[in-house]
Amino acid sequence: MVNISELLDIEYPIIQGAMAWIADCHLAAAVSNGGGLGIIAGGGADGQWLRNQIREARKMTDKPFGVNIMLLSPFVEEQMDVVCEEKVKVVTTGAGNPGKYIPRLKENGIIVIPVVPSVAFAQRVERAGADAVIAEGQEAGGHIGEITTMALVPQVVDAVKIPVIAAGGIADGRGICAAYMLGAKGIQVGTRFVVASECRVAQAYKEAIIKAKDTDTVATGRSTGHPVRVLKNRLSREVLSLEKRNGDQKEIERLCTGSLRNAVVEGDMEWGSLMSGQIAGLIDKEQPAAEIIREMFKEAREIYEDRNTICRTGSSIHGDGKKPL
Ligand code: TUI
Repeated sequence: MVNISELLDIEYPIIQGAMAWIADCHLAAAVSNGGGLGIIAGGGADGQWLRNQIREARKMTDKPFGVNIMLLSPFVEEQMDVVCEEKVKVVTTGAGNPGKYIPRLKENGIIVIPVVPSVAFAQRVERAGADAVIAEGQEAGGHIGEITTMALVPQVVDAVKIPVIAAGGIADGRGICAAYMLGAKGIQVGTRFVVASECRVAQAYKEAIIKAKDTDTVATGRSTGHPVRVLKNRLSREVLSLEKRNGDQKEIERLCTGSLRNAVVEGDMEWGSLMSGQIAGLIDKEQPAAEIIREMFKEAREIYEDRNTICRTGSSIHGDGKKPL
């Protein structure tokens, strides 16, 4: 089985989540310099923006980084041209089927890692030539599938031969250990990196994540077939209420158009779309990306070592003290 750190040439098997408008060259370079794989989110931007971001990131880091292509974007073709021309090391994809693009990405020597919301989809992209998959549970922020991380990851692990990276609901060392217990070979983290010092979102957005409780996110857009997890605010309440009443789709569209930009750039906490995962309740401070990564893996290592100690001293579920796990 391929080792994710070796495949991606990184120190820690952690990929930064691709968050449109949020994950730019500054955040991606900070995560890569911290030993993870930084990702520039193409989002709904055009090819020229993406090319500039890739070139800026290369000035800020000599470590590997990747680009995410969001397949609902009208600029997918342009973005595909750019990642091939710029010979980006890794491409992750989201919100759709990357199958028809995989052969060209592979011809250009690019490592392809699609986000998958189900077993069938994971098998489909494996057949199409993906190098690994990110199995993302519905705890994640932004565009999501239906299945939870806990249920999705082990089922995908059993169904494919390529390595599986777990995503959705992971923000500390316990999350890393849990993902590995489910058979994942790496993790993707989004929400905790939104509050990284190097992440240039409006300060009010970071504060909203830091303040959030476990129950403060909700998935809107289920009626459109494109559910999106966000922090609760006036926008989410209005959209949900319209959806419940089978309200005007045009009105929903009007409310949502530009709402992510309004949250990230303008800091509009009322009518902005504050994409966030359910794990926001666990996140309590802003800190540099490298520190986030070090802290998470230190915690994971301690849990792992502690677990072995418990089993050796006999105070474990085995009881007899003779059978370490
Ligand atoms: O892509 C994401 N998260 C995102 S993209 C985004 S920008 C956006 N804004 C408004 C509406 C839609 C997008 C914000 N957050 N995560 C990866 C992800 N991909 N999660 C779920 C999926 C997914 C869903 C269905 C991947 C493939 C898929 O396939 C359906 C099919 O059969 O084609």
